[in-house]
Amino acid sequence: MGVLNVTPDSFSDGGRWTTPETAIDHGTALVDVGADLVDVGGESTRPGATRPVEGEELARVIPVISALAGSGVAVSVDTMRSSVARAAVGAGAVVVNDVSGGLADPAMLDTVAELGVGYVAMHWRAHSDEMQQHAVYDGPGGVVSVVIDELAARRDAALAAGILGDRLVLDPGLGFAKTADHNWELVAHLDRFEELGQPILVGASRKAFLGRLLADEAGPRAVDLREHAHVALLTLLAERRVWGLRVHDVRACWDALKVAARFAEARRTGSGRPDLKEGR
Ligand code: PMM
Repeated sequence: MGVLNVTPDSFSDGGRWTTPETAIDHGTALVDVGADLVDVGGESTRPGATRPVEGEELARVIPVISALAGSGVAVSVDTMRSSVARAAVGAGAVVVNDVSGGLADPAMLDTVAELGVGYVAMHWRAHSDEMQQHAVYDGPGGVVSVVIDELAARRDAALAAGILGDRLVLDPGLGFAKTADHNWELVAHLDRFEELGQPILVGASRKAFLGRLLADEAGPRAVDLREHAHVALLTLLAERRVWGLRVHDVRACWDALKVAARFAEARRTGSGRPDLKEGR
């Protein structure tokens, strides 16, 4: 899933694709280097961000979705609003990516069920202006178990609303109401999310926990200089069974996954040891 934020203020690529033309070109470029899905978002979810009004969000995303979907690109819409989800599907989007997992808008799950499209439900606790106050995971088993339990509740609500199981993807929500340590624990135990019985999407690309890891005296590593660390992380995660990765640099990520797959194959098929009988 290639990221296409048509916002002035997203932390990762805000302000770069704010005209429909630049956004459409970038969406097409993501597909050219291997994105299966382009995720178009009109609301920044960076910590502290304030929400755009609905009309503003619609004006940002709909022209871009229409143009990309019209040229055959599979598009997801990154929105927490059912009205935007409905308009986006009308414009050709095939997946609704809701970072709130249906919690921000009580009409979202019914709307997605009625539209019959794919749905990504991410783990979320509060809107961006206050989410970091909610980064507390005191339950037994710590952050991994608590996030799994809360995601299970979103899965059950989505299925109860009529979203089909084979259209429902779950996401641990890295960086959303999580400290850097929480994010590291979640990625280190990603295999546990298989117990939810649904496909999993992960978005680690350029996030603050990578910036903090790479910090120096000047502060956290700048957003656009976190890609190597992200590729390293993906390489470590390559054997996890995930449905999708939400990424900015699609080519770099595919390259890493191809290396990891070829490396795993060579380990499986090669002997790896000198043949002791040889030369006897
Ligand atoms: N992260 C962001 C926005 N949307 N959607 C899903 N499903 N998962 C994520 O981790 C996620 C998301 C924020 O990051 P960005 O500024 O790079 O878009």
